[in-house]
Amino acid sequence: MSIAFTPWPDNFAQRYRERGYWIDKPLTDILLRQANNDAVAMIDAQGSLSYRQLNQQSDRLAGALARRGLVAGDTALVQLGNRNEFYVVFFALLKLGVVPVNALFSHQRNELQAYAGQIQPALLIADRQHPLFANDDFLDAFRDQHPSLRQVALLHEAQSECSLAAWIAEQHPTFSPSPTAADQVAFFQLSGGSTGTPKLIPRTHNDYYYSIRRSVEVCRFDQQTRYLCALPIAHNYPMSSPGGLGVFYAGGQMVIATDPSAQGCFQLIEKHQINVTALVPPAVTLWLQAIEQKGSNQALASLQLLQVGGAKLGETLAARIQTEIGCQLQQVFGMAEGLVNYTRLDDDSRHILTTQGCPMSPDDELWVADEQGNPLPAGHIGRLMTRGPYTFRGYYRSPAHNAEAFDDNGFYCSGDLISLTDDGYVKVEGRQKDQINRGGEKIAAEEIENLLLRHPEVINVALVSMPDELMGEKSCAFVVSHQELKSVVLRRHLREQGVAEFKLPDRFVRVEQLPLTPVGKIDKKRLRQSFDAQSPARVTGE
Ligand code: AMP
Ligand code: DBH
Repeated sequence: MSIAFTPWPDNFAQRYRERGYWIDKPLTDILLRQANNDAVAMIDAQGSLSYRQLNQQSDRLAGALARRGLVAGDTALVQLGNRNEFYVVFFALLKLGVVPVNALFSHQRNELQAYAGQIQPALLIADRQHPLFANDDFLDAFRDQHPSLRQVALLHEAQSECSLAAWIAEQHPTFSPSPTAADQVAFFQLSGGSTGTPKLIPRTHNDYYYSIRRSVEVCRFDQQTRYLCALPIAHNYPMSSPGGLGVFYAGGQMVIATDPSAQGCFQLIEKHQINVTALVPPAVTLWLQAIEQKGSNQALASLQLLQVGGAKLGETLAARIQTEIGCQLQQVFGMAEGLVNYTRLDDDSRHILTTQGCPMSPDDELWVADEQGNPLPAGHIGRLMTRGPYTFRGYYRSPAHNAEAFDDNGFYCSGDLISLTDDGYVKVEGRQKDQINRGGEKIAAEEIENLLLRHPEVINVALVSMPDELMGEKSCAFVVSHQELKSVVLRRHLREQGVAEFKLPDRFVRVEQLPLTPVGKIDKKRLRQSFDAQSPARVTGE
């Protein structure tokens, strides 16, 4: 049985095949191309894996899963952090045709439950070192709530019957891969979201494989590439732009850091002679500070290219990269839904410093819509509308939301406000979706508002972004409550609801009432204006 998704219309599918974008091969091809390669594919804090080993280990795990009754068309919920096993598991599931959701390691109960509720997983793969799995409480409750679950495998598990490491080490007779068809769903990507429930993005082999191959071409990854993965490994950016999968396709090497902090990354860069990495803007600021403190960027001498994306990179910060880090900058504006824009390696510095790049595919269609949905000329700010060979056509099982997120011609409205330059480069100017971008980590306001409303003393609440020098944006919750509520109380309430730490509001402000727009919606614009130093309505409370 295959996973339901919104397909591209036949004439589009035909065009994407004719132009060589869709090659009707499964993502497992990325690894099979390198199956006999003894070069090191991946290095984490525990050790390294050659391509041959990565292929063998994922074969063995796929076999172990098959023997435990997992079959093509099943779904899996996976939560693994920045370590080699992430890709062993990813390829094993692809080989079996089991369709995973790769939750971020920062996700907690609420996020995992929301994903599981949507995909009804037959398999759960997680890590005992994650607080949720430190004992069996959550696991037991999860099993009760999701009767679809048939198998659980855990990293750092002592008992061998559900130890991921033991399953990977199992020897069996030959295993023959059975990936899902190339035009079907390979796995689900996570949306940053703007609604109450986190949304899932079905990605097919054809569309994702194209986005990887084209990214490799644009970013010129090859066998000499030594890429540092410092961002959360399951995120679309370090997975596919060109990310880990791009490294594997090119036959290069990936080194995995546990986080983007300067101290750890600088050491890894020097030790492994890393030549490319991907960061979000706040990490760039921290790296520049670290260089200033050291008085030297010598540790980064091997670095040739620094990709920056996930959130808007300010021009001042952008301008410091070449001189202070001593490498080239590439801006990346992408989304797990598809469309990825890159500044090109041979662009002039004006484009590299002041734009977020241009679409990577000649068949990415992109236009800017005004309030009425009419196209705007270059230089005007409006909503980004896009469709193309690797941009999805619908969120998983979300007909109502899809009706709003897509126009009649299948263009996806990302909720970003952009303008286009005369030569087709994108400048990100703002956002229309109800989301906070906290240094690249996305927070759907409605999700947190709903959780806060579960507190008995909370009458009404609005979560908005506030400017922050390091993070770009942080989150502030304006709360109408029966009585004064301390921030610690509300934070504890949210933690008890099981929500990822980065989604906790950085600040709470108690207000008598929330301002409304003429049509009676909460006026978030006015709330945001209260952070403006010039505004008479400046908030002072904590
Ligand atoms: P997600 O839905 O989590 O995949 O996040 C995608 C969103 O991140 C985009 O729609 C943008 O709002 C934001 N984003 C990604 N890259 C950039 C960038 N380089 N500049 C500004 N915003 C970005
Ligand atoms: O923020 C993102 O989601 C993102 C940023 C850069 C992304 O998905 C990508 C590149 O592929």
